[in-house]
Amino acid sequence: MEYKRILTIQDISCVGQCSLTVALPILSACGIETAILPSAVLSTHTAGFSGFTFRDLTDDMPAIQTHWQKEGIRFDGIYTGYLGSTKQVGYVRNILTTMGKENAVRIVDPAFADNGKLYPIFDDAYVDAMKTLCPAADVLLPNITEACFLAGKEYRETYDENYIQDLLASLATLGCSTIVLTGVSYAQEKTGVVVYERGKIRYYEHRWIAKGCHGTGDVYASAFTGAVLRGNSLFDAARIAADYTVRCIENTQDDPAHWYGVKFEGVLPDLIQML
Ligand code: PXL
Repeated sequence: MEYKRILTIQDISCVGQCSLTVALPILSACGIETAILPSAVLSTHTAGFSGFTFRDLTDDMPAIQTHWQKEGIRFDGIYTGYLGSTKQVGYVRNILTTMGKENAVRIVDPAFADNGKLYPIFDDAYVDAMKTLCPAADVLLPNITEACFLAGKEYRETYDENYIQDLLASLATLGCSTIVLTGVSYAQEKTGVVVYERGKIRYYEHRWIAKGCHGTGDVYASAFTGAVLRGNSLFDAARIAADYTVRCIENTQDDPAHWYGVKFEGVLPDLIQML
């Protein structure tokens, strides 16, 4: 298989098993060379820890990009996650549109909200900026909360297929023709992922585990990205990432002390096997 290099742009949460500390090992396990552009450095993630530090790296980005351009560095894939500021979204849009090789895959995980609410540092201006990233993405990877904020639709805990179809159609008008929508549940004890490709919808349903864990969005997005770069179709990548995420939650659910993330490391061999 061709050796590929991916750039991932997201934060360093020093402790908390999310963002880069999750993406890098998962992408490496997929056999892909990793390059990073850290969006911010935090002492921990922001979901459950209080008093976290936050250093925004927005102003470092243009010089880093300029240096890469001088060196002729380009990427086979670019995957973006949690970003540091509204201004930074503009820099990231430019990186997405200029730093990929021909046929590069660009995957955007909006990573700004969950369970009907924005994460602490984000506001409506950030959501508006994130809308402008959609046309630069080959694949948009939101959860339902993020999809609702981006599409300007009401967030609902219970819904039917019509609601999801309408949500996806609205989201597509922002300029993303392919959307992988996670956490879509039509039946008790089940959840799944909807893959929307140019108006065509496919659904992969899998087991729902009562204990929702923090960091599963990043595990999912990283495994999905790795599987796509290894040449899997979008639907197969969505399925592999879902099955791996379920394995990670199973591996964590009996450990109440591990509330802040998922124990994804010990089940990396399962992901490699699935690939
Ligand atoms: O998992 C998404 C994420 C990434 N980075 C930081 C976060 C969160 C979610 O809360 O706080 C810093």
